[in-house]
Order: sequence, then C-alpha cells, then structure tokens
Amino acid sequence: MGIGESGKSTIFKQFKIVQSNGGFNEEEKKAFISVVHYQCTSQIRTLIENAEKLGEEMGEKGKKAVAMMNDLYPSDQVVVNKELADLIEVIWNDEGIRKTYEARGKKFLLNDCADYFFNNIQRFAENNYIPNEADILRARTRSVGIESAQFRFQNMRIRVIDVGGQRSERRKWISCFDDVTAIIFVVSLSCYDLVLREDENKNAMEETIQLFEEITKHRDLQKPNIILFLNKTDLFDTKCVESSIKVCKHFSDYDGDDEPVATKEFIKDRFLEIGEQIGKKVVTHFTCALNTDNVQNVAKNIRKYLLGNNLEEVGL
Ligand SMILES: Nc1nc2c(ncn2[C@@H]2O[C@H](COP(=O)(O)OP(=O)(O)OP(=O)(O)O)[C@@H](O)[C@H]2O)c(=O)[nH]1
Ligand SMILES: [Mg+2]
Repeated sequence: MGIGESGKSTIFKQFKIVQSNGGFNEEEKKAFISVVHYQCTSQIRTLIENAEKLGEEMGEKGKKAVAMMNDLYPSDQVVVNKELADLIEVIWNDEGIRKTYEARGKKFLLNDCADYFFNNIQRFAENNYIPNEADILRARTRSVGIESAQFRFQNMRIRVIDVGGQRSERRKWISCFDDVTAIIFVVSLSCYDLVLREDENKNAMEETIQLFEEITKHRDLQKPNIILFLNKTDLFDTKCVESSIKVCKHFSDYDGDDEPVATKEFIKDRFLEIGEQIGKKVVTHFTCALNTDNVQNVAKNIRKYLLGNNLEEVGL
C-alpha cells in the first residue's frame, strides 16, 4: 500500500525478477514496448506544455521540431519510430526545455524517470527493440484495480497483491484486507516537497503520513505485520541536500543537517512513532526500487522475518 507513484508496482516487478528462477519472458518484455514509447511521447509533451506556461523560450531548432511532431504525430501516437525519436531528441536538447525540466516538481509534475526515456530514445526506436529489465522497471503505468501474483523465494511461496495508490483506487483496498499476513507500506521519500497528482493543493508526504495513520489504525488490519519501505532513496539522497525536508510541514521541526543519513533516520522515526502510538511494531527498510540487488536483500530479510513468525506459506 501507499500513495500513487510511491513505487509499489516497481517493487512488485522486482519481486518477479528476484524470486527463484525469476525474470520476464520474451512475451512479457514485449508487452512493455508501448508503455516505454508512451513514456517518451507523453513526458516530452508535458515538458513542451509547461515550457509555454512558464514562459521558457525555445530555440528555433526546438520550435521547428515541436511543430513537426505536432503535425506528423497525433498525441495518442504510441509508436516511436526513428523520425519521432530524432524530433524528441532535438526537443530534449533545447535549452528552454532543459530549463523547464529543472523546474519539475516545483512548478509541475513529471514522471521520475523521464530523463532516462529521453536519453535512451534511439534504442527504443530500433526495429527489433525489446525492453530490458532496466526499461521495464522505469516504465510507469498507473495501477488501476488489483494485481496479484505468487512469487517463490527458495522454499517459501508468497502471494503479493499490488494495489493502485491514487485516491480513487483506495476504496478497492478493503477487498484485499482478509487473510493478509503482512502489509508492505511504500513511502516515496522524495515526495516531501511534491504535490499529489490528483490534488495539487495537497503535499504528497502529508497524504502519505495520513494514509499510514489510517492503515495502522484500521480495525480490519489489527493482525497483519507492517513492513515499511522508505523508497526512492536515490532521488532523496540528492534532493535533501538541495531542498531541506523542513519545507514539509510534518518535518518542519527537524533541526539537524540537510544530509541523507540523518534526514532519513528522522523520517523513519516519524513513521515508527505512528506505529508505537497504537502499540504496533513496524519493520522498516530503506529501498531503491530500481536497484535489483537492494530489493533482493530486502526480500531475503522479509522471508526470514516471515519465517521467524512461523509462517510456511503466507499471503502479503
Ligand atoms: N528513481 C527512482 N524511481 C523509482 C523508484 N521506485 C519507483 N520509481 C519510479 O517511480 C515511478 C512510479 O512507480 P510505480 O511503481 O508505478 O508507483 P505505484 O506506487 O505503483 O503507483 P500507482 O500505481 O499509481 O499507485 C516509476 O516510473 C518508477 O520507475 C526508486 O526507488 N527510485
Ligand atoms: Mg502501481
């Protein structure tokens, strides 16, 4: 569980990869081609739109590329061919677009991995392109509904349920509450200075904390263990130095240095306090969902933790 874009589905994908004999087969990989292509086109359009809104002037080459893209490729175009890739590359290299990119998060929302898609666009446009694991982990689709899969970690089978985190999705969660052994609550550490996609008046960390409180106190969820993933450590470690966590009203009393280790511990303690208030033990892990080794280690720990609770077969 967790708010939209905290990284739930990315972790779900990683579980599929790191399980015993895991990974994506050829057909499953191909299914991500359109998602990868859509990331490229939708995110460049977001940048163009916001460059206009912010009054960032584009160069002549960039403007020409935008005009050609709009003429030749409708916004619902899903296939990125060589010509479209070249146009997107020119636009991405435009100075006005780069300035707009630097304003992401502060003035508008852009997908976390947008730069990855622009920087690799020529590879995505190749005729025989098959997404690799790095592409798949970054290819975002907003989860709608509930996805469930059974993963095997050595001798232990774990059923994992992935839910959508945006507000409209959360009312579906109740149907998964029966028989869960543990809840993985995913927090995007780097969202402390962002607003919600579905409500631009709401700080995303504030929403996360409120949601965590609701979940820990929910009367139907008194039994399950709570495993907290403090995710997006890679983005957080860079961001917390540039933009103090104090900008988030829940962390305004932080009086330490703006550096990654102390700030992460401070945020972790905030979540642990919420668990303690209702006498619930919360197990925490710092994660970078894009890092397979990191998730593999965390998965090993979870397996041990669940085995420690004498559970041979569990449903998460
Ligand atoms: N840099 C970075 N990006 C991440 C990390 N975890 C997830 N992402 C990216 O963040 C975006 C959103 O991740 P998702 O896994 O789709 O988020 P979600 O929680 O499933 O979102 P909903 O389905 O809307 O609830 C994707 O582009 C991911 O690749 C991380 O640890 N670091
Ligand atoms: Mg999802």
